[in-house]
Amino acid sequence: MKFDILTIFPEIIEEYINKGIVSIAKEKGLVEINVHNLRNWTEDNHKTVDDTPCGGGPGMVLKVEPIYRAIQDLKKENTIVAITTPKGEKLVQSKLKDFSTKSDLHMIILCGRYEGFDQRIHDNLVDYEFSIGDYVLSGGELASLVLVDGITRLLPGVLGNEESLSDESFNDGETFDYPQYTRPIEFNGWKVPEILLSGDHEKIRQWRESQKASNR
Ligand code: 6GU
Repeated sequence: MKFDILTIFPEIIEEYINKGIVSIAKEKGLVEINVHNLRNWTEDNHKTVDDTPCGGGPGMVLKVEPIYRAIQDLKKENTIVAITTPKGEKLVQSKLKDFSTKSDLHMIILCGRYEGFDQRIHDNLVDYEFSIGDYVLSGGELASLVLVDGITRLLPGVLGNEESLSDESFNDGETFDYPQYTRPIEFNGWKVPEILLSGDHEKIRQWRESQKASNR
């Protein structure tokens, strides 16, 4: 699995992917993540990636040429070009699962900024437009990290304990996980439920089942 992330803030992405589960997956060779500065594909001295909107209006718009050139350089035969936009298809766990089963997946992710992308990018260069929720962020970096993290942790061999995936929240799309506790068994007068200390695995399983809250 390979991701190429295009952004004007590569440091934001690097910081996240070099920690925790994603970093472990990279070290194991289960995922390759390359971060690219979109300005590398500009051709003017100021490395301009944005310009004012045609027809006027507030803000700036991401220009088509640097993004076109970057995609030409990075795209292979089976590449999915993804774009972050609040107007995109809402990202859900089942979609992450679908992606995670495609072991030869290559995705280029364009991180939006400013007022958005020149529409010709959407119309001609992009396969998959996604949003991470019904709110507006100032850039697509967080959204692209959500996508990469959500897929990467599902790749076979990434989480040492495959059980922790089969049991977890949202796996069936309808239930939350059960509550978890760890030592100390009492802190500040707040106690771990007695049953979890009983050693009775069947009772514990039933209790956990009963504690799963409905999602809706
Ligand atoms: Cl993918 N991008 C931006 N800029 N805002 C968002 C989003 C994406 N998803 C929700 N809000």
